[in-house]
Amino acid sequence: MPLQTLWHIRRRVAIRRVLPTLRRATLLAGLVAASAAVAAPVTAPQPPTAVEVTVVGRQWWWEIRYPKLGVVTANELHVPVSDSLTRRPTFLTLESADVVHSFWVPRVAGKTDLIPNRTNRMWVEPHEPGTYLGQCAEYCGTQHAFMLLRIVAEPPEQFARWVEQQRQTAAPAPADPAAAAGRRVFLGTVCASCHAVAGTVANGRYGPDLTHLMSRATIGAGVAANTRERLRAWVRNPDGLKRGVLMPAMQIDDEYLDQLVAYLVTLR
Ligand code: HEC
Ligand SMILES: [Cu+2]
Repeated sequence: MPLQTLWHIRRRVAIRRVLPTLRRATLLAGLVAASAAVAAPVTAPQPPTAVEVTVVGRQWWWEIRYPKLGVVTANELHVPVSDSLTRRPTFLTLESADVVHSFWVPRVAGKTDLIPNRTNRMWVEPHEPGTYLGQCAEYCGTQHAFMLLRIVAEPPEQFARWVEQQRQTAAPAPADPAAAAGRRVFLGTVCASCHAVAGTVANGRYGPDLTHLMSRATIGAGVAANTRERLRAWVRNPDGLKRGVLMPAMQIDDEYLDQLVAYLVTLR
């Protein structure tokens, strides 16, 4: 075969090899552009009425922070509703402190994952006031089924009142002697190294912020109603209500237990 022909064949083969790659690359670029278009609203300029929230998935509860409003809570995401005149979307930055979780409130938004060392963005914008139930939609360990989440959608004035109340620090020493004793127990033991109560030395971040514990409808990310009896049962033995829970049972004497609960119920 003359050298010339050989060169031609080689060149054709080379082009044939390169072409599909080129086509794939074009397709890929197209896809990237398309997904950028879908994601655009998240990065689009936000209306001044937008709310910013960081949600951190943890085994097995949701940490919820409003960095611009100075609010920290757990498991219940309060948002203002939009109406025909004003849009009030809530933009969520989703993170994880441990494993992959998934934020899913079916009536409000599709699933979005919370992935360690990464942040995902999404937004919610309910128009109807009400409580929307959600859950973690990713198997994230033993208590995955009890990682419930509530979106509490409120008219803007009501949301503003909630924010105002959540911004308050806890009242200094309660008047009730049992509660005052419970406060000393709380601040003097390991409770304070895992939980925060604003306005006290307790600044633990491993467990939910308890500053406004009693403003929440449930404890343990939806495992039980937030009543005095259930609180007592929880602090006595959290594992009895939520198996595998990462808060230890601390073998607390009944007397101290009663004081602790008397204190917890003052955290409104
Ligand atoms: C090792 C860390 C740790 C210690 C110590 C600890 N907790 Fe917890 N606590 C947690 C975690 C984690 C949760 C969330 C568990 C879940 O929902 O899965 C929790 C949840 C709670 C809740 C429910 C809050 C909510 O909104 O669901 C209360 C109340 C509570 N703890 C009180 C206490 C008290 C009182 C003490 C001290 C006697 C204490 N905790 C000690 C880690 C801890
Ligand atoms: Cu989860």
